Amino acid sequence: MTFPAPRRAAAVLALAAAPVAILATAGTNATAAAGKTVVLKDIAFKPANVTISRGTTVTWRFDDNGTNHNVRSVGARRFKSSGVKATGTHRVTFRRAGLYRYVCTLHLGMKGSVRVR
Ligand SMILES: [Cu+2]
Repeated sequence: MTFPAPRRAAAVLALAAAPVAILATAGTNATAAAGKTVVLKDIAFKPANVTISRGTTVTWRFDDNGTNHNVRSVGARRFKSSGVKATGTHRVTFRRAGLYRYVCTLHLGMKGSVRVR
């Protein structure tokens, strides 16, 4: 999607107000289109750091050839952590702005963050 320069600000505002509707038209399926996806693979979160707008859903997808991981919220701002698992997904919708940090408690150094604007 491209916009003429003068209309870019308006387009960004529209994206922030209705991320699901906008992304649904561009996404490959409804689930992935709802927000950002972080894949757990090679003992890492990919990408480790994401920035999203308020109201966006982050989906963590466990896809590391049978290796168990979890998503554990840490730090000042918290969100719902996942259980330990090797497959499947964990979804969280972020409604408040801030920096949310998380780790996998099974693997030292496996960490990430979600910045919500
Ligand atoms: Cu892990």
